[in-house]
Amino acid sequence: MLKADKVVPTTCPYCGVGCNLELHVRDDFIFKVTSPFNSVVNHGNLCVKGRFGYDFIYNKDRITVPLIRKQPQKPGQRTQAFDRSEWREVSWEEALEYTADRLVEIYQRDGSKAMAVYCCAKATNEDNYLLQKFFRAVFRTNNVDHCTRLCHAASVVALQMAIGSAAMSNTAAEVKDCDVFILTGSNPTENHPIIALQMKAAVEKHGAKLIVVDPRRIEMVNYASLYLPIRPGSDVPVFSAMAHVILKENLYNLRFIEERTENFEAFASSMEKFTPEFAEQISGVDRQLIIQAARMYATARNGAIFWALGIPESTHGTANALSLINLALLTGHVGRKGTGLNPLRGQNNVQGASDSGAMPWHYPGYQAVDIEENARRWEEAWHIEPGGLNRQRGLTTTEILAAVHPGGVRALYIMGENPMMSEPNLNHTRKKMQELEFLVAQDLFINESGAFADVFLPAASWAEKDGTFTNTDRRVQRVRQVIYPRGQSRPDWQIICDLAKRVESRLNRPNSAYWDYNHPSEVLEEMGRCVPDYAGIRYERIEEMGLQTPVPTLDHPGTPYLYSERFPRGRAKFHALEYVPNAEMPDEDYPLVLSTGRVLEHWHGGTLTRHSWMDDLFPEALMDIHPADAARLGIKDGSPVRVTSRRGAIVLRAKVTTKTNIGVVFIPFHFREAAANLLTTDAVDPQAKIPEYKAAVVRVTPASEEELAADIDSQPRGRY
Ligand SMILES: Nc1nc2c(c(=O)[nH]1)N[C@H]1C(S)=C(S)[C@@H](COP(=O)(O)OP(=O)(O)OC[C@H]3O[C@@H](n4cnc5c(=O)[nH]c(N)nc54)[C@H](O)[C@@H]3O)O[C@H]1N2
Ligand SMILES: Nc1nc2c(c(=O)[nH]1)N[C@H]1C(S)=C(S)[C@@H](COP(=O)(O)OP(=O)(O)OC[C@H]3O[C@@H](n4cnc5c(=O)[nH]c(N)nc54)[C@H](O)[C@@H]3O)O[C@H]1N2
Ligand code: SF4
Ligand SMILES: [Mo]
Repeated sequence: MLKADKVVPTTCPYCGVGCNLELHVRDDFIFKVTSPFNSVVNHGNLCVKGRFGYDFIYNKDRITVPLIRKQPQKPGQRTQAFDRSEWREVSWEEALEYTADRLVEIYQRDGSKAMAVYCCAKATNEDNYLLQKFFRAVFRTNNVDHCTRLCHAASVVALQMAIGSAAMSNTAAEVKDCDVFILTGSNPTENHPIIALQMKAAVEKHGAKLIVVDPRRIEMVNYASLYLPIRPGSDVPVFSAMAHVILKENLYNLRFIEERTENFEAFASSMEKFTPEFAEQISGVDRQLIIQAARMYATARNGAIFWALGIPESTHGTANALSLINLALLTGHVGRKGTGLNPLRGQNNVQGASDSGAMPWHYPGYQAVDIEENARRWEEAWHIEPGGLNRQRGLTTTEILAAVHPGGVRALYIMGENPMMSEPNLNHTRKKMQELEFLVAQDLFINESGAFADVFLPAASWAEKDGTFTNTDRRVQRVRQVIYPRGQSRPDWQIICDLAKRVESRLNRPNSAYWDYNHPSEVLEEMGRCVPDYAGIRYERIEEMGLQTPVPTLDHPGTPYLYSERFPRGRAKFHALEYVPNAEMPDEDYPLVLSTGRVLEHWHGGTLTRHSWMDDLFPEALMDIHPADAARLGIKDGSPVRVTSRRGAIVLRAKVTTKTNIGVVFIPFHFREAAANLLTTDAVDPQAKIPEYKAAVVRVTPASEEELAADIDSQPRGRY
């Protein structure tokens, strides 16, 4: 057995569960990952990615030297460059001087509306706080967003409308204290595996009853007391019909409604039309199941709702999330241990990036940019003249790309995101990437988006820097430098500070907003001075175990569950709802609904997992299709199929399985050679601006092996 020089505790870089890891290091090389049995989040359990998926750090395709494109790129003619020969290795000095020159040139010519930035839910709180500070304080723009927009944006908007907050109300592990919990639009065995373990234990060891509402027969259905196999996009009718039953059968919590909520009458009358019969017609779910689910949830002592992307990633995602919030308010299943409204957040630090202000409508701490008092607070913190900060809401990720044209956004800075795999309707996204005047990529790899860049800034990975991540249940945990940054790569926070200083000196405001930090702990302290929820967090306090926000003071123990006394907006608000169909509904030409998402071994567009051992575990794109649909279309298990939507077509192999229900096919959006987002629609929810990733309509036809091979070659590919 290899003996470690040191064993360093840190936090998993993959999903929002935020498992505690121990990295075993010998000669500056990580050779093993374990987890302590007393770890607060995961009790020694890890999924395959946490335990084995870290080797991307050492992948030979990783970029560890700053690069500038050899051929200057022109708007409209920008090309993708994966190949080493198309880039020039440069010093940090040259890369940052060049980047500062180009950004300042565009800013001075076109002003703040020409500047935009994508922050990174994989990077630390400190990295994200500084990047949004750079664009807000220096370029005076709120065009700051990140992948939360493509993720839980509608859950966040709905929670803010109804409650005034935007996070999971309870701790995931409290699921064992539930009598009944609803799991909808969430496939935790693949996407939040350690929370799935806790859910299984809740059912098997603690006697909780589980209600699954999902258009796919996910593994958790095996643990469910009730399974409601809904048609994609029919959540509002189903959950509102549950409310209808609860109202009609007097199963609601009148005391809670009177003491803690408002707008009940308008809501209750809007529920009248949502009869179980109506919901059955729209959703395909037997009305008796809906009635049973309503009674089971309403009569629980402790009921909770867990949800993920099947709810928000919809053109009516905000309404979907409101239909869940209405149910919790109606029954009073919120504000106590073992209850709650729990959107399972996705990326390791999407909660933290949002808290740190990586969003276009809010400063850090969800302080609206268009409220004068907030702007003043940050002007003072960042030493900016009164009135200096931009008071206008910025553009969201999808709006930023749509605004790329002369007179609109000209320069885009991407820290650790990959819109060329993750945005919907990629043919449209590609055109917009080509139209940019200047693109910076700050990443570990040249991904499909970075390949369009003018300059590449090599970032250190999570194992090569210090910082904090905030997990899905609001726990702020330490990320520790375990090995030296590979090659010349540098931690994101250092790159940003170095660049911001160069830009400020060109604008004759040398170091005015302050960029001279010695350590990320100073950055978190700066943020905490203006963000009350983080005011009590110091690195010393989270050495052993993370703290759950809000942590308002230095002696505050953290907050496992929220709203015990009051809601942030005072009374929680019920919302009246209407049924709105998906942007696209099946028809003769496109008879099937395409649902997209993830599998256990993959991470999103594959930049990390395809540069890891994980790639060997699930190496080829597959489309799940129900045996009945497959038989009707003459498709055999493993045979190639062409999938066509109104926006594009891809060829991949079919997997015939009852995991998906009749009428629904499922494709992970992981493979560039069969990129599901060539098919998806860029129609968005009007309030949250989140795209409808879970319901594009498609036609599936048999294809040949030759077509499969040809299609693979026609996609942008290649690794650096
Ligand atoms: N292995 C792995 N884990 C991950 C990720 C990853 O890439 N790989 N990504 C992380 C991220 S960023 C996120 S946001 C989370 C996402 O976590 P999930 O949301 O669990 O992930 P998806 O695979 O998108 O699954 C969405 C679920 O919604 C269901 N669904 C689809 N349409 C509807 C509908 O109309 N109504 C309802 N009620 N349900 C519907 C799908 O069948 C599926 O079960 O996962 C995180 N964890
Ligand atoms: N069809 C379809 N599309 C979807 C979804 C869906 O369900 N269906 N889900 C959406 C959702 S929920 C999400 S969250 C998005 C995710 O979309 P993205 O955020 O675009 O995807 P990732 O692959 O997670 O990108 C992370 C990038 O960060 C880099 N990186 C990792 N660590 C660091 C670091 O410390 N510093 C820096 N600078 N870079 C780093 C990685 O190399 C990688 O390039 O996809 C969305 N797209
Ligand atoms: S469940 Fe999530 S946080 Fe835990 S090991 Fe797996 S990917 Fe990492
Ligand atoms: Mo996500």
